[in-house]
Amino acid sequence: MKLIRRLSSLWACAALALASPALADDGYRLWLGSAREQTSPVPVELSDDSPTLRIAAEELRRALPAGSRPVLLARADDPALAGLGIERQALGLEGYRVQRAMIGGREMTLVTGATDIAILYGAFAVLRHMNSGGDAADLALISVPKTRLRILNHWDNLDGAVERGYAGQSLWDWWTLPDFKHPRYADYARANASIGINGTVLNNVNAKAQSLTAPYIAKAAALAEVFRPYGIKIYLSARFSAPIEIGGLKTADPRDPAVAAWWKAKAGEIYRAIPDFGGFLVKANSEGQPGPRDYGASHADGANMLAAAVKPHGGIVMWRAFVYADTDPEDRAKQAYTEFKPLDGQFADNVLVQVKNGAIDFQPREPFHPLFGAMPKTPLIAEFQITKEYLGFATHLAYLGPLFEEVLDAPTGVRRGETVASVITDKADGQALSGMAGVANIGRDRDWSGSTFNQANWYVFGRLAWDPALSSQALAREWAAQTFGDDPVVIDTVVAMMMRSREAVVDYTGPLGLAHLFATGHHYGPGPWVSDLARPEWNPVYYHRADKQGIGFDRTRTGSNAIAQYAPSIARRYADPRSTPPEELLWFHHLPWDYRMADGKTLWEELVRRYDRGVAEVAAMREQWATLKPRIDAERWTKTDVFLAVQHREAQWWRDASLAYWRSINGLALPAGSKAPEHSLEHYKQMRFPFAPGNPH
Ligand code: GCW
Repeated sequence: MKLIRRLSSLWACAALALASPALADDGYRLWLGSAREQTSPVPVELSDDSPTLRIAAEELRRALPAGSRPVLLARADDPALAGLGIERQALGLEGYRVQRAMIGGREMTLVTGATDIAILYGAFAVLRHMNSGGDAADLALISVPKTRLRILNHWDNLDGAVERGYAGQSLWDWWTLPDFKHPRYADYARANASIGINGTVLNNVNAKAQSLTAPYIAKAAALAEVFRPYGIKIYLSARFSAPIEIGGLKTADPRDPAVAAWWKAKAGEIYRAIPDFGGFLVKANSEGQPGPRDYGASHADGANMLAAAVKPHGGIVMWRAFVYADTDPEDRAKQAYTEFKPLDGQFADNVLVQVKNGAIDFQPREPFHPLFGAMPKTPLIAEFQITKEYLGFATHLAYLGPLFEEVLDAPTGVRRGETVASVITDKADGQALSGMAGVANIGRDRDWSGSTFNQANWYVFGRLAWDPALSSQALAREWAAQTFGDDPVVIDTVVAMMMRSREAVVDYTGPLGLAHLFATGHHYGPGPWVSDLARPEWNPVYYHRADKQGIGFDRTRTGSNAIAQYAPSIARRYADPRSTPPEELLWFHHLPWDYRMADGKTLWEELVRRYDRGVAEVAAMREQWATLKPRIDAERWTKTDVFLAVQHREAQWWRDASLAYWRSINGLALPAGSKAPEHSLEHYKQMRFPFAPGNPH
């Protein structure tokens, strides 16, 4: 009897292991559900043959439940589709349509679009639909991307280190390329195609000129070959002084004909190896990088010279507006606008100016960059950071969807109804270029992004770049269902955790609009006391300006007047602390510690409340995650559980170190009920992290 019971419980365990999440999942498959073992895969027919269509067919055969209707993959101009009333124009080059259709007397699921890539996007849309609770019987999907360029920026160095990368070494094994094409390259392309990403910049914007030499062009060409069937173009970061470093010229002055000729020849060489090369990304005259300003030429001169080199081949230039100079005493938040706004209208038509979401640098919260809306004659591409340089690296859980959404939805105030999203998406009347760039969080880690939840940031970036009007909450659900399966308890809990997570990081690192309080170099822990760095704007004290009387950066008329860079309606709102949203208060205002918030609390009390709230949110996330233990595979559950414990400890550290420092400045007691920091301020100041990942060296 006992034996029978033992056997049957063993059997029950085995059955559970097969059906339940107890099986290990190392995260490699991302959000792309595991392949079904199909005994009789659904027939998928192709109206033509191409590598891209074959990939699309394979994805569907693997994913569709047995017994589903047969599928036809056909381009929209296929004669077999005549009479179905498909509006080809409306789909553009990349839009897809999925519908039930009678074709040749058979009822089929049709996946169509103008190009093979559009059809591949349609196939992935079917997968997404199926794996996030959709019904196979009821497939009617249509979507057209709102931007042309949906690009990842890899800050990957040629030695394999990734600047601000927290998921291991670079994906690209430059040493074994071009001979060995690691299978992960195709898996990377597949993941990107599944969310609509259509470009990738392979190398760091802090670029080495060697990336443009023949051996590295051959390596890039090998990657381009793998990516091509997935619709992903290759771009390279170009070092502006390359004509000197690898071309033997004496100057890189963009107005020198020999320099222009060198770039033209270089572009020709690249296009011979990579006929569909996308173009260049350039960081010029920023943080020590060379650029046209070194020769008294403007950013437009520099960008246009490069643009002329790639133009005959259909290439583009993405020229970054992330500039600030150590020689410029102006508020750092103002410098990009001051430099670029006057250049509006001077850029060649194949140049986009790439603008970070905020005017400083990828902080957990920043008001939108005032250049959005201010350069109507220039296509702008928004740059977001997917890697969490300032949001706890790979270990802290911070879903960035709400951050991206907050910026994209921000009204610019310049034109009626204009938002950041409408500036960077296709206009009816036409700039040909539009887009979103994201600094990748991808490395050689088995789970690609260093943690399961970081995968969601890659995912939400791609989906929002395709359509910035999508909701970050809906995308969190979509991702959670595809990543963890259809258990509604898991989905609800995970989405609830995700949606509060970014605000928690804001609360414990820099509430009420404080920013850039990070320790030197690695940007991991707190360093609000740092004041010894060479450039004023590298020091946290520059940003918070705390003294005995008050705290915050006055960017109104009495201060740097950065608010004047916004449209009048926005500037008016930011001019008065009463109409400034509390989340951005100290970004724009220097206020006394006893300033009264709307609810009557003092600024100091509110600040402390928010630090405490941030730590409490992390504690709550831990508890929520704990309830999911029986519902999620042990490998992914444990890693997240451990990371949340790290985050909890470090949220407390951020809160304690920050409050210890603020108290050393203002001498105020903590409000009743708020616990004293665990250690002395000196203790926090002494903490060092010499080998923190991602720090440029
Ligand atoms: O966020 C800062 C980073 C630098 C980075 C720079 C940039 C690539 O700390 O590591 O350099 O911005 O965006 O150029």
